Amino acid sequence: MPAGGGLDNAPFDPISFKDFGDDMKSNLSKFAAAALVCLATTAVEAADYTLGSLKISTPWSRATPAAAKVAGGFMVIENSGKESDFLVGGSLVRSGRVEIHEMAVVNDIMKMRELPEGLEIKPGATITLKPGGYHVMFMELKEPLAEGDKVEGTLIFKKAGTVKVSYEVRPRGAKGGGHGGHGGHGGKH
Ligand SMILES: [Cu+2]
Repeated sequence: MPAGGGLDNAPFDPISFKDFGDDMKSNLSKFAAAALVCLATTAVEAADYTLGSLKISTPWSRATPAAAKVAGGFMVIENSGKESDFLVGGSLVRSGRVEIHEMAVVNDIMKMRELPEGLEIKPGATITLKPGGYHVMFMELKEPLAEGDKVEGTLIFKKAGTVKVSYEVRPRGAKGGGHGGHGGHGGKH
């Protein structure tokens, strides 16, 4: 048998392999373009709201499956005042009611519960509501949330009162990060 005779058994046709290589290249540049668009979109979507000495940054939620009856709302709340305030409730146009929840590990199991007094924001504190932690819970969802939607709602604070906000709906599984890009700590909601 001549040396190199094994070429006949090559697992691919060298010509079509070359085509495949070109295809990969064009897919890569499409991917790069898509990544740039994402960066640009993130930069303009940040929304901040001020209510007295409270600043609420970038309220967001996640896309929900069609049958979902609940969803979480996330944001950063900063209190630059001299007294504590409490996030006690809110509303969302697509939701029957809103509760304020926390998630905590109890006996190795991640559980969520309603905060009956609301979520305290102490003077000088910055509280991040994120998947796996504190969150606003949209109950009795009437319509699914789709990625890219902007959903109107309100937040109610014990002392500062009510503020209108708009939640930006991010992809399912988004972990948050807002401006800074510090990711959340996983944990499915
Ligand atoms: Cu919850």
